Amino acid sequence: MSRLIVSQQLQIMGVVNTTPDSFSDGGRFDTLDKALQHARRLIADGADLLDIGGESTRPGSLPVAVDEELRRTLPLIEAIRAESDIPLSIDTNKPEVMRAAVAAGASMINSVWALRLDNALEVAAELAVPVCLMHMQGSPQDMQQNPEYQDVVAEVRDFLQARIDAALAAGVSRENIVVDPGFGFGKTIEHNLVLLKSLPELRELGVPLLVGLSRKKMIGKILDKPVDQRLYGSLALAVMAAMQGADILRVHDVAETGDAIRMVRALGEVL
Ligand code: 7PJ
Repeated sequence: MSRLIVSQQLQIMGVVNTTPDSFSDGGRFDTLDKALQHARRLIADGADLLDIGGESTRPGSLPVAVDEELRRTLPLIEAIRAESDIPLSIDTNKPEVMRAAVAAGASMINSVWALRLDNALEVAAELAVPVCLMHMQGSPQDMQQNPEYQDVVAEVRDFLQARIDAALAAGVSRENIVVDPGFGFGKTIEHNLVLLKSLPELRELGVPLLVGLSRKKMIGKILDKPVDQRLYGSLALAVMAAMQGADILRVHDVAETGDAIRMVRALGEVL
């Protein structure tokens, strides 16, 4: 592994999902209440920011209509805003959702499509908030069918550079751009591991790096463990990402990751 790089601004982004099936029919208030309680817990556990998502992007998942995505996310953003100043990121690809979420108090856009949907770049530029541009090969429906690269690091880096250029051309300011290699989004286990090892190369893009590895399938496959038993595997990867220069870690287990990251930070300070 290459030399240790610990970002001065290393931050923990806690994931708040509003997408479970319980959203259908009468479960809506119940689920909003649960999501709010979960957000409170992540804030108490020390999250630096929260990522609010209303559309699943898991392999095989299908798109959600704008109305449904708004119904899932807006009340939650408003409810968190009413009691906390924690920065909120909206995990969406739809310009309408970006606009409404920012009006309701979100201050970052997390786009797994790297703002490739119609009008997304323009709206992100107009909203003038930080945007995360993520790499994905294919679409959530088909991305894990047969991911292939000649050189995964070069291809991800070139894609992210092209999206940075497109964002700048649309009027997004450089200080508002964050990039993400998109672990698990059209990648085999080996692609993911090579990318993790090569994070320092992606840092050369000159913008902050966001990394999401928490509870992902690669951990499940390597350890042969279901999603509720991937905490230790997730912590190992979070530590590695932190030691390779990640700036923002997108995680489900905020308190536990916080402890692990404080140890890495302490190490970073003596170098
Ligand atoms: C990511 C994400 C990620 C960014 C998801 C999951 C799947 N956004 N949204 N990066 N993953 N930026 O959490 O397992 O890795 S959803």
